[in-house]
Amino acid sequence: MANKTDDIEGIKEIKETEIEDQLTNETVNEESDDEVIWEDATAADFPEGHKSGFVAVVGRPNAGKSTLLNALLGQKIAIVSHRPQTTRTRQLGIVTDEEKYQVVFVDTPGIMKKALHKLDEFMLETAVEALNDGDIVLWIVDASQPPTAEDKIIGEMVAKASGTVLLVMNKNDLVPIEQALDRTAEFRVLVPEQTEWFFISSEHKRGVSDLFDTIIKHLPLGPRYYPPEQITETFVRDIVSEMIREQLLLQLREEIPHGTAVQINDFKEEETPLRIRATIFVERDSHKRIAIGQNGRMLKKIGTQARYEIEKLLDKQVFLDLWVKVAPKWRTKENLLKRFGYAEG
Ligand SMILES: Nc1nc2c(ncn2[C@@H]2O[C@H](COP(=O)(O)OP(=O)(O)OP(=O)(O)O)[C@@H](O)[C@H]2O)c(=O)[nH]1
Ligand SMILES: [Mg+2]
Repeated sequence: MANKTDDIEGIKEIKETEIEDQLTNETVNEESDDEVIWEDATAADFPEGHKSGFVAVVGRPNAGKSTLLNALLGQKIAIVSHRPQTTRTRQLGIVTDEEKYQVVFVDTPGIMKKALHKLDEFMLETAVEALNDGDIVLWIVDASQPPTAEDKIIGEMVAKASGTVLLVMNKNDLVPIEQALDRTAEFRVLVPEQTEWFFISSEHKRGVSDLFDTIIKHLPLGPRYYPPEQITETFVRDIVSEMIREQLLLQLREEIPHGTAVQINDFKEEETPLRIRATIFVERDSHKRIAIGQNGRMLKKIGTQARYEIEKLLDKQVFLDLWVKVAPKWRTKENLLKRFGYAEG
């Protein structure tokens, strides 16, 4: 592997023999060593009147929470896809004004009605915990459709939160102007009358800066929790792993993407290009064949797109080496969930 620098221009060519090898190799790789890229949070001195707080971004799957987080941050750190349940873990987005405030947005997995397996349970717990801990709760709804039964349940959860609730009706670009009044009214009955509400488009960044100003207005007085230059708590290699998973969500069909997990095996930051080796786990052998595709075409496409996104994020040339392995029913297994980062502690 070490001398394959001539493959930098494109994703590594996948040779027939390697594909064969991947098709027969069912073992689950044990190696993983987390690297600390950003320093730990530290409290710092702060000017008088300084504000800070945690802002939970919650709502049903696919409402646009991660799109909004990226828009508020002005940078893509959270993955986004048209599939529900894209986000699996809590992800912070930190915005700091050195004199005035530090706001810590907490993107969460979509709140679903029913947990089907341990992964769902973890996701649901993660969202509910953030909701209960937020100084401010941004309840994001998809305004392109009328409220659903799930929205009503989430409304009841949000009503019990101790933080200030702001109702964010997203995807307003998909609501015809003549429907806008009725649609906002349909959602507004789900929250107390005095609740501030917004009718925005995260994708088109419409209404996002007004929302941001209101968040700052409601932020309590408090210290800076993170160094001012820090924008998230997630390690770079974990964002990279998410960017690979994003391509699985975008490129693979039906139930396959939901059964995938990505593990980074090698992340050689000091090298140029940055060398990354990652394993994609799927639940069945048939899924593995699809993920690799004929002559490795699908895996190559996934790799090329992921590499493009990673290079954009890191502003650096990347060499990405992807492997596919089967980990049957991993979403129900505590040890594998832990290994893929979907468990507490
Ligand atoms: N038209 C339109 N689409 C949007 C908007 N915001 C988000 N989307 C799309 O909605 C889909 C879901 O967006 P995400 O940001 O992944 O939604 P999420 O709430 O984080 O979803 P989960 O992580 O699954 O809970 C994606 O296809 C986005 O491009 C918007 O303002 N307008
Ligand atoms: Mg999301």
